Amino acid sequence: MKLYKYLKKQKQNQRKMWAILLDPDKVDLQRFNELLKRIRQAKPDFLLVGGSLVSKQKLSKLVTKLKKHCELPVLLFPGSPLQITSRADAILLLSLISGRNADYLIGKHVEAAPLLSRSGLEIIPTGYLLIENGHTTSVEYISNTKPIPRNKTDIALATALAGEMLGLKMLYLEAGSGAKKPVPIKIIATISRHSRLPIIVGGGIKTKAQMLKAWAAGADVVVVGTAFENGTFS
Ligand code: 1GP
Repeated sequence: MKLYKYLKKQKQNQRKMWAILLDPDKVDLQRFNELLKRIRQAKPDFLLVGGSLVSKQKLSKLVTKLKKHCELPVLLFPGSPLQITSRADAILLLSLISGRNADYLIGKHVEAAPLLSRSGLEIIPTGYLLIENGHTTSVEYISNTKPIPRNKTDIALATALAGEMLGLKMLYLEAGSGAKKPVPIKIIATISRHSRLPIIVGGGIKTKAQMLKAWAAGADVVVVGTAFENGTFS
């Protein structure tokens, strides 16, 4: 079954999911077996691969190894159009709809489109909303966009709804990698009440308790990157 269909079905059945985000820049391929063991122990539903500055070569190597040795679906979570490899199962084609930088709304997508159309990847058009977390994150700096203020739930909701009306298939509520504070529960709950799209929440999730709270508020998928990387997710 295609990944998006699967995600929709899981949402209908209210089966909550989580994903580990692997940044190829921070993965030591010499210790790949150790990583594999940790992934198997953690039992996520799927893997996201990507980062702000990753080179294509590193990305391809990691995805190839994961597809060879691990049964989990691999979704690309690209920081740039260079981060595309047909060895993955699918790609979150992110449009940074919380920002007003045309490059991240459509420009990078135009650059990537010819390659994507030949890639055979399942493409999941995703509205990407960056929510303020108290300090500047890599996404904010690199994309040169302002995040939505934490207390502006109405703006976050209107942005999510606009994305849905434009035909995007999924929403990713992002506090930013290593965020001090994750996306506010109120924002997750409000968007989930009004939107039918599957919702991914990530950034600054360090504990299972935080993951449970995000799920309870309406997140369908919670992403854990830094805490898994550091071996501190508990
Ligand atoms: C970042 O949402 C992801 O894009 C994960 O964030 O590294 O803080 O878990 P963390």
